[in-house]
Amino acid sequence: MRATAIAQPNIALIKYWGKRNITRNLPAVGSISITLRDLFTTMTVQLDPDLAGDVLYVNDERDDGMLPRISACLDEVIGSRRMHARVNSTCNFPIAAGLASSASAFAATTVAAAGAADLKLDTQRLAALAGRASGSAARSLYGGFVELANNGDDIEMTALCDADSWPLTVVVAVTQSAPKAVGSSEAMEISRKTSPFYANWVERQPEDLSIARNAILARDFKQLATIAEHNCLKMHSVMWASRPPMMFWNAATMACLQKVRKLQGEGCSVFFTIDAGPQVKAVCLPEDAEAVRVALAATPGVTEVLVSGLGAAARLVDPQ
Ligand code: 2P0
Repeated sequence: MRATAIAQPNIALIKYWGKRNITRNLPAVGSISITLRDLFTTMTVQLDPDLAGDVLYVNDERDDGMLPRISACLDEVIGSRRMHARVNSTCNFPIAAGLASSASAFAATTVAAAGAADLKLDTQRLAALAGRASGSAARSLYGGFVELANNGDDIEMTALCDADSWPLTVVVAVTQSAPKAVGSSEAMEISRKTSPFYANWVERQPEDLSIARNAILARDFKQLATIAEHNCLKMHSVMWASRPPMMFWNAATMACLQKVRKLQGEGCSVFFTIDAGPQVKAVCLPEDAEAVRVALAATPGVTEVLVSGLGAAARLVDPQ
């Protein structure tokens, strides 16, 4: 009746932006991501017949704001006629600031909930359940390079390459650690309803997925770099052209992009990607990671730099 799971966030190289079914939280487009190793969320779910309601603690503080989504996730995994749960979460990086904390949180919740209820579910099933809570969470059920594809009625996951087979490094430049003003779900809907670029974004995604998939399978860094930057800038163009426009970047975000361009000019194997937040993720070959870290840390407006290798799938860990 108690289980603890650990999950790492993932960073999309080909982005998920837009939903085809809001009720079931199904994405409008496929996506490809890398799962990180050194940022993590640990989640303990304890089912308790004496509790009058679910309770959630995040980093030892009660969090009633996030609780409804966690409760809904527990309902999806265990069923709504379940015991109430005490859920304890710890996270070693900023929450809700565009660092994919919801991906690791809901992946860990899904795995811990299944463990606490003693349900034996395969990884595809766990990913589908995590994806209902947060689309990107499905990808953290797998390690390394992961593709999420739409099939007719649900999502379908493929592990493209494990973390050890192509050990890239991700340098995250944090430019602001406060939670973002607009959540991803709401922002995606604004884009779907108002952006003149949205239809083209959805239509062209299979092409970007195919180029990125081939680059990963061939370990072709340059090809992956080109398509990932292009896909990221397209997603932000969709947001900028939405009404109201959504701009998650700040001056330091732009300064980091320029720094990455400079590093590329100097021969570094590095590319950038940016999610629904102002942080910049620089993906690089391990031998260039220190130069990238030093350059981004020295960029005005960067408050913190996190460095991570690629990591493994969400999993149960020994009870604490
Ligand atoms: C991604 N993002 O592929 C994209 C890129 C943000 C920008 O997945 O509404 O928190 O909970 O399914 O998973 C963030 O969206 O959205 C996200 P919901 P989620 O990583």
